[in-house]
Amino acid sequence: MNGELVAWEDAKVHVLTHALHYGTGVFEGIRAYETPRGTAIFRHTDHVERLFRSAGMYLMDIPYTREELRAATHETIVRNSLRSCYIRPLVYRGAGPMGLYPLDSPVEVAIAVWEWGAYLGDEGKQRGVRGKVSSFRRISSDSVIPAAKATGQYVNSVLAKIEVSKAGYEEAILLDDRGMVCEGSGENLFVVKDGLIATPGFSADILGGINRASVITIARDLGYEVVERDVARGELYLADEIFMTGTAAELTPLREVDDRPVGTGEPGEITRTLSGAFHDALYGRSDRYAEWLDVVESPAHTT
Ligand code: PPE
Repeated sequence: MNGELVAWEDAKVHVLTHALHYGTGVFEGIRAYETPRGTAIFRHTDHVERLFRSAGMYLMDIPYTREELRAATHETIVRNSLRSCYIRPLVYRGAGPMGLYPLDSPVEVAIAVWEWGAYLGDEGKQRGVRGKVSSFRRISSDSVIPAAKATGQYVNSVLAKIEVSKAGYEEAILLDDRGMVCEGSGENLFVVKDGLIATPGFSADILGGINRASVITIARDLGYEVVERDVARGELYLADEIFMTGTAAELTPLREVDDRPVGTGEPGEITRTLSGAFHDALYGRSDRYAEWLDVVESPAHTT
């Protein structure tokens, strides 16, 4: 926290932290995996870059360099003796003057790491999860900045998640303000129909997922055609396969949407192929994508 290693139980903030009241924070979700080269952070540079961009969109000056945040993340992982983990950098407006004008409140930085298993359950990752279109629409660029990963914006995902969870589903699918498919509460979404892969583009107010970009690259490298375009809700019911991508969720298939089975009701061939190649990249089993890994130099790994 702010340049110091702080024990878990002491990692506290003041109750008048600006971000706690007004959602004036930006964050990242990153994962590190145990790979043959040691613990490695997947696309670390891209996540740090997105953090700086999110901060910039909210006019927050991060008081550290990209390299300092990278080194602090490595140190936090090593000091916690974690071989794999989830990483949560958080940049937030701390305690300062109350009221909505944020620019006189300090910009604080914390990086937390912890072990986090399959986000939507091990079974969900294998067999697919049941999704439901939420009645809450995805926040639009009329009101906020969907491309920024800002804490306050996540009440939108929280509302959608509560709604579909209470209805008995595992994940929410949010439509954008035009009624086109946007993304999950914390994942981007892909549909496969007749061998073609489509995913909503930036005009649908998506968060530009780093795993979305990785899966697009992998799919194209494998010879699949991937189109970024508007996806209508009805296409979810016609799709042969649907899957979602995100740091927490990694690649998770959908086996049902709105009580309708997706394709055969089991993860399809393209989903399984992409999932295999994507997990090979995450776990450092793929030479082709080796440059996506930021290896954490740790005494435990270098001996
Ligand atoms: N859309 C949203 C709204 C989102 O929160 C995420 C990540 C994505 C898409 C996928 O982005 P990327 O991780 O770069 O591929 N969601 C993070 C937060 C999850 C949470 O519950 O917290 C994540 O997956 O870490």
